[in-house]
Amino acid sequence: MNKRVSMLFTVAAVAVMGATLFGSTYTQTQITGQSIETISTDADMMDQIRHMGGLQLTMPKAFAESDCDVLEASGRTVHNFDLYAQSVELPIMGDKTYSAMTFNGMVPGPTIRVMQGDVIKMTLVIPDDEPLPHGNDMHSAQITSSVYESVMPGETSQYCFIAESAGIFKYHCSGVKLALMDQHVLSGMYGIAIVDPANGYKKLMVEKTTGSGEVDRVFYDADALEFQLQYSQLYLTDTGAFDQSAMFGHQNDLTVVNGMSFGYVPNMAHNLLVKGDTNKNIFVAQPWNDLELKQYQSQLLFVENDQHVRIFVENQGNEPVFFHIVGEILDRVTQGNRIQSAATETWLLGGSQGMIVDLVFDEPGAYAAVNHDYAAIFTGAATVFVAGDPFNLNPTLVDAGIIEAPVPSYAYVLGNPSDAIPPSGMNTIEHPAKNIHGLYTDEVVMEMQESGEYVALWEVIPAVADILTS
Ligand SMILES: [Cu+2]
Repeated sequence: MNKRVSMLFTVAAVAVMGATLFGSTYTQTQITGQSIETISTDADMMDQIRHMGGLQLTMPKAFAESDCDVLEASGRTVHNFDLYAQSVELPIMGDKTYSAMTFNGMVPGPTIRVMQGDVIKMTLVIPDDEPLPHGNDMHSAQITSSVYESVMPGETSQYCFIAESAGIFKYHCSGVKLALMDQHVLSGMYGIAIVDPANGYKKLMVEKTTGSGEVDRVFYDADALEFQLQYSQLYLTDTGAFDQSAMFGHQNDLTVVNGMSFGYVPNMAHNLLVKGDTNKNIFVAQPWNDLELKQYQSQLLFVENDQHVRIFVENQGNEPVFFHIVGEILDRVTQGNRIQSAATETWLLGGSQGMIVDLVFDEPGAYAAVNHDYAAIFTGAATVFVAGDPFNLNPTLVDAGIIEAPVPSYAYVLGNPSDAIPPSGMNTIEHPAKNIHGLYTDEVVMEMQESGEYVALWEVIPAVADILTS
């Protein structure tokens, strides 16, 4: 069977299965009746499924309660999770844009964080002026999937559920009656829910050897400095539209972390601090290096040495993620609330799979968290952490009056990027400062600036440059 026919067979089989499982109004005859000869491309066939109206979800109600009135009266803590859909042009590398689809004007969508056993009340609004229907499938829920049904422009959907299982879980647009789901998700409609374990996180144990060759166990408190990294890909035409044929062929253009390729590499401030010149690049590729880029200017992630760091990692995409940190070992990998590995070099995440990585950066230095698939590294999946003061900047910063005393990480000077920081939980060490960075619309940035919680580095960098060069 050649690839094309095999692909058609698979999709037809899925469609038939969908019809059987979901009680679709489209019968097997109708679906297999789509003549193979008339279908020239995979994308054409998806188009036909779309024109049939997609696959209708009419599953029976499951046993788990999804009625908000019942769950709100249950005495459990209820968290509102309010989403709206917005299709908008957002930047990609090379001064171009793409047709993004977002939750709340940002890619990824907002992170919700709750305690195991809490209720999440999800409300999805599709504004009148949004051209397409959307839905929201939350992997942290265990309820009937009929609540993920697509919602028309001008309409709202709402469901509630108990977050029973601890861990990190994807949420994503469920498309338009399942059809177009690939386009909507891979264009940006995804995010995560973090469900903290009811008894809190565990202490982190790291093995060290003594000089005499004995193994010593070092325990770090459960509290950690936390980050979130979400991996995906962009499949685009020359004009920045979604390219479904490229998706079928697994031929992505860019690999993105929290929506951007190479979004966490050095910028003008780092060039200035290390090289004394905003325009002398300290990293081989600095594609987002310009003050005019504002929220899109790349940022680094700063941590202290000997500090417990926790990273929530989710593979939102269509390709595997071989998560590795160059120069470090993943001291602990947790999935759900079960430890999967200790002291491992790399951990594999399949599509729609998440994990919690706990580690300590032992020595001052720069460390790149990568998807150790070379195609992914070279198309954007390189995220640089800087631990401690590897460039010995403390004396300069103190002399210039930028800081009063030496600091354990550059986060005290520049902050950490807002899109890499999840909401705080029960075992969170607060970041010393947060800067505005992310695949956000300007409206989102305006609200962040008004909140007074964040540093706008594009305003701070020129001031720092003045101080350091005067
Ligand atoms: Cu959508």
